[in-house]
Amino acid sequence: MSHYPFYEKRNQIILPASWDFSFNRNQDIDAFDPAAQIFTDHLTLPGCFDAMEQFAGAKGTGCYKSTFRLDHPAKLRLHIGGMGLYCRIYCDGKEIGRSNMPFTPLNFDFQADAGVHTLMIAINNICNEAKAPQFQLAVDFYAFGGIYYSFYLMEMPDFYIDRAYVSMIDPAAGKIGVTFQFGGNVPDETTVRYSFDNAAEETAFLCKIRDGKGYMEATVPNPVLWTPDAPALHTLHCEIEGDSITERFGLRSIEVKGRDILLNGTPLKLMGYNRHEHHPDFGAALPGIIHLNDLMLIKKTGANFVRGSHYPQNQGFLDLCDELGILVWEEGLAWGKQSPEGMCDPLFIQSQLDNVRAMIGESRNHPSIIMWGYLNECNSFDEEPAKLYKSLTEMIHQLDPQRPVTFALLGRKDHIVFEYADIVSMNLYPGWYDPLEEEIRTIHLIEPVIKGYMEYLDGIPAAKDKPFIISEIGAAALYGYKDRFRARWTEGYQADLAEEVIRIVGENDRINGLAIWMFCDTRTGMQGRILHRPRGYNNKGVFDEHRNPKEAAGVITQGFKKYLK
Ligand code: ADA
Repeated sequence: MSHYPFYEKRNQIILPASWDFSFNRNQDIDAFDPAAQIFTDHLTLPGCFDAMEQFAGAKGTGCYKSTFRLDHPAKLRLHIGGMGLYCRIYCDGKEIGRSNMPFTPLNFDFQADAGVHTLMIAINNICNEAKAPQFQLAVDFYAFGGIYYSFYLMEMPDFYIDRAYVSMIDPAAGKIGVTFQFGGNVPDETTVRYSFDNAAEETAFLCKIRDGKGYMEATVPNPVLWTPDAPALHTLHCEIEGDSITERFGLRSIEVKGRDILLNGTPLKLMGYNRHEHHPDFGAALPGIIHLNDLMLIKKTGANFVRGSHYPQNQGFLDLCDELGILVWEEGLAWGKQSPEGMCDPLFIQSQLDNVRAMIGESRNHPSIIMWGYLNECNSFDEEPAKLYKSLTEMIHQLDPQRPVTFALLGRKDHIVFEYADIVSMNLYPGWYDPLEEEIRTIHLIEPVIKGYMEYLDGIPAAKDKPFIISEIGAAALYGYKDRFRARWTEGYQADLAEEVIRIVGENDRINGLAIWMFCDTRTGMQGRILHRPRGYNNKGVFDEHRNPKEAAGVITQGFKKYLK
């Protein structure tokens, strides 16, 4: 799925859809030997080998092989939008790079001579926290092996323009700042010729470059604001000698003022879903049509908000959110790291900083993204782990001062990290995990639990004057399962819970947003979780994994439409 930005002048090396494939069951990524591979299968990329019939559920190292031809020596870049869990890249048997960062945009730069070359991408899907500390066995979504997001191989100019990041100065008037990120042999200055919205006429700007960066201010002709109802988009095309880029952006402001989240100066109420990149046929490598279909369903229920749980999103998906006016919370990959040792592991800390930095670098121009998140349900109650919240918030504010920061806290009342949040978010599960009573339906206990959390926040100086989002709440329902008790696991219980939660959020001005857990059922089931999640799925989807609506979809549609009017 191709996506913005576009580099029109660069020579893109055509790679086949179908690659030779070898599989080394149970093999660790460090033990992988490119010379020992026997290629018995053909698999397509992007794709997850363990979502395929032949390798369903298998753990080990898969190796994809292809050839490409160059008629001159070239500096090349292999860009992988997101993969899992580890990869090693080889050109002609020589390793050119590796990564242990799942769902993270990666660039591998290397030099190749004229001639035919063999490219190998080895991918491993065995969880090993010591090697890839962002992903542990307990994570509540399946660790697929493959390239999840789009990828390409392109020739890099000697001096190139990597990105042109657009920031808002006066969006209604079309006044923007543009930060250029250059690479290669970078001179002290260069002429940038630019135009907006495919206009034929270009403006020349002499750009001073320091540390690879340049900056200009410009005014978009005929500016139209981006709003969820009318998501108008603009493009910026920039040319330098030997390279060009087209970026897409939207003119809109997003800010936190007191307890409000303001979009273009107007307070927002957010109502929507958490969503995993998952489909039973594709694993985590979704084709564009699935992304679009999901967004159409999300919009059909009246939602305006998606939390991209729990990792950087597919750029193609974000392009669609820009076009459809869906507001997005994008977050770094981390899930439930609660042990102080794990949170203080230098490898984990570094991977968090790298992952979030790469996410912002890739996603910054999407107008749909209105907040950055990180560290889902991690340790936020001990002194040492809390330092990572400080580092991440400071880094994000420095990289992108124009978006608020949040993180989804566990439902408990001893957090010490509120000062690092611009928006306070909590994952709460009243009516599901607790309270457990003699009565098997506890819908009537949801409101007191939520109110209890609001009172808790009101008592904390660093939280009480900030916006508050319920970042997860929901109940599991097995598709098609109904009984007269309307108890847990029935479609009816999930629907009743959703109706009550939407009423509480809708009637309460103190709650700025709601992300229902979750959009659709998602495969999980590694380790002990398989015993607690029927079918090996997290069944809290409002739709099942094939996107069939459960009973909740109807009441949610009514509720969202009522309160988002
Ligand atoms: C957590 C977690 C989700 C999911 C959810 C659940 O809040 O953030 O990823 O595991 O619980 O279904 O229990």
